[in-house]
Amino acid sequence: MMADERKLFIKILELNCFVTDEIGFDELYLVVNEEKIWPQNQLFKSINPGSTTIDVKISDLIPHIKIDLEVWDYDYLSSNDLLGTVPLYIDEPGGPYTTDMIPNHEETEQAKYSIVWEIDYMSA
Ligand SMILES: [Ca+2]
Repeated sequence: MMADERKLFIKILELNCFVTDEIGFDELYLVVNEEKIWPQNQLFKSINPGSTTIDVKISDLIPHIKIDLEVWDYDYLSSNDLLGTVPLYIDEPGGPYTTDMIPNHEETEQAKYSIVWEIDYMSA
């Protein structure tokens, strides 16, 4: 098998919050391909400005694709809000990279987040 056909995984390392959408805390969770990937075993994690360790792997990726990682805010009384999307371009092993969230201006005026992540080959 040629090197460029090998499957890859990405690891989401950190979530950085610069500005929350709500006053105080956002109730955050992360979604890829309509599946919640973080936090596991709870609906959301309360996030305020600062850095949060994530440590989630997304496996079996083929090179030269883009994954849209969605940043959601859980709401108790209304529907949850898609705060924005972090486009992750999968090409070859590297990182850690820091990628800013592209805000969804229909839902948030101010939320500012970034994701720290890296790419590596799946082990044979
Ligand atoms: Ca909320």
